[in-house]
Amino acid sequence: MQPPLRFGTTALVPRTLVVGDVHGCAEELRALLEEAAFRPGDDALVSVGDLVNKGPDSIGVLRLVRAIGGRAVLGNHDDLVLRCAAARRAGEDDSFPDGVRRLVKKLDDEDLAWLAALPLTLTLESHHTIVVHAGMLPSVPIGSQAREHLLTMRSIKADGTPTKRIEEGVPWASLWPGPEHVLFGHDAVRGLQRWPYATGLDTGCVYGGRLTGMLLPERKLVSVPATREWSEPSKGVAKQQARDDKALKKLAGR
Ligand SMILES: [Mn+2]
Repeated sequence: MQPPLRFGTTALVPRTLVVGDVHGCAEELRALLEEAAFRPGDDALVSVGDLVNKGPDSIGVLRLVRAIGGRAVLGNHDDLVLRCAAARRAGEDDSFPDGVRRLVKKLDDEDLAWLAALPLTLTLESHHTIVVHAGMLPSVPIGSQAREHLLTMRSIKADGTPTKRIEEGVPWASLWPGPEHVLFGHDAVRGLQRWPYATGLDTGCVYGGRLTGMLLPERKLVSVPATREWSEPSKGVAKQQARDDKALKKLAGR
């Protein structure tokens, strides 16, 4: 007798929490997972990058994310750490900031290998969502986007070129045409950004703001306050934080 033929289909899509710039804020990341009722093993965690640097416990963040099978895209600070590690091996890391050098000394080979393997973008096909650290140019295919722009851009100037400056041009995400929804970080000055096809999740946790994430597929925002100011915010960041704090408190109830 022939074994029965089985043909399966499933609409099962893992519930996914995409989290904004963590910058070593391990305590707040744990609080956000709890706020989102995150179930390790069942739910997926994705970071928009900048997991490390500036904050109190970069190693704790890296190991927590790895322990729950989290994914991430590369952020400019993750990239800085990797460049510092490479320079250190060549005995040429003098020009890197002290905080970065101290962190690199404490990272083990596994930490560095995990960071080095991070992609620049992560497409969550079943969620019709693309995750990137800083931004993307509309009408340029993902594979043709410049690495530097993916890691650092914030605005698009009138002539169509990208810039990391917020004083120039308009937020890149305001020009993103979809249809995929893009989730990104890297812009604590603009803070929470909600555009038709893009959402900015950097609400300046390390500057004493909030750590914010988006739950997929429902596109629900979740957010927890920073336990303290870990790094001094610029004036622009502080102002935006006050505005986001109000909006997100309403959403999150705390
Ligand atoms: Mn960044």
